[in-house]
Amino acid sequence: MRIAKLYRYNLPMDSGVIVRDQRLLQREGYIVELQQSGKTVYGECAPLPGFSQESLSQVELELIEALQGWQQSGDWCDYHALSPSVAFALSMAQCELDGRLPTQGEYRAAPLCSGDPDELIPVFETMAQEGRQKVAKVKVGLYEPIRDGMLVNLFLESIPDLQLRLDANRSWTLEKALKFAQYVSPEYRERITFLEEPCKTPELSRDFAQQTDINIAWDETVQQADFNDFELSSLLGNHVEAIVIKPTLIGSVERCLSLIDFAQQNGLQAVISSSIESTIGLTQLARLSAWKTPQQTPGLDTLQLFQSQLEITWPHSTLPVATLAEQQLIKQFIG
Ligand code: OSB
Ligand code: MG
Repeated sequence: MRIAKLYRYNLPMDSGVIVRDQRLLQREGYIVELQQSGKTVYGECAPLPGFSQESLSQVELELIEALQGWQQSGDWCDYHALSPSVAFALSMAQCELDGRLPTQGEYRAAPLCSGDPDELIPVFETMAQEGRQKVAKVKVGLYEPIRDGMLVNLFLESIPDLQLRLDANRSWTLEKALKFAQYVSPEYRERITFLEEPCKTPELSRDFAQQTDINIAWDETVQQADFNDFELSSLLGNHVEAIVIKPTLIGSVERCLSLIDFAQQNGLQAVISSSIESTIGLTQLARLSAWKTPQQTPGLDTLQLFQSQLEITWPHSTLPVATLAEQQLIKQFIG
């Protein structure tokens, strides 16, 4: 017997969360619950405002149709025909049903600093005590490039064993990006593991990397790619170090796995990263990372943006846990 349930959740966020110039007061999304052969599994569909193309009402329609079909036949329609966040939710739930996703997760995410860099100091101390590589991700491009450059330089100068990931979210012109680099001493640049999408276009980001010897990573560019061989090969190149994979924005688990394969075959890092999912989706991403990218620290430090977890807990988090039963049950499919 197969049972499918569709929940809509709403979780309060920490008051200061801003994504793409919008304040995100609450995170809204859907959870699919599948029951089959004594197993209960979940998948999360949470399009991210400002990043996902699909709306909540659009994904609700897609989810209802897909769940109805699954309840009747045990099959899904072609994931490619679905919005990325829907394809991610359904394929992840199926992956759990099939017992393919190992329970072991990589919960040690690279700490994300979007405000005061001093917040990172105690985090680095903990990392040092645990004998871990000191790595952090810092958002740049929000203020003057000179300020960003000086800040990054200060970090690298004062913490000699620090590796930094930076993310400019395509905010710089080439001139501004070069201004930034000008303030980062050449001898520190190799400790910038990568800078995500410095410029407005991939071409300009490549020019930046060539001119500065700072490694770059693709994030937005991978989300837009069609994944034919031609487009995939255009992701490669000198100083291109990594691709960031945000499954909610990319699509099905299969699509993510093929991207990871592509990266590994071409000497790129593949970094599994969050699109601000609840702990249901976030823990699955941690497990996906442990399973398929065990060498990489995933970019999953986004639980701190929430005021509560959802149903499944993140190890050592002290946030309260909202249950699925408290969320809105939109529809059940029981045959
Ligand atoms: O800019 O990479 C981003 C989360 C949601 C939307 C956009 C971004 C992010 C993150 C996730 O930065 C955390 C990470 O990648 O470490
Ligand atoms: Mg990014």
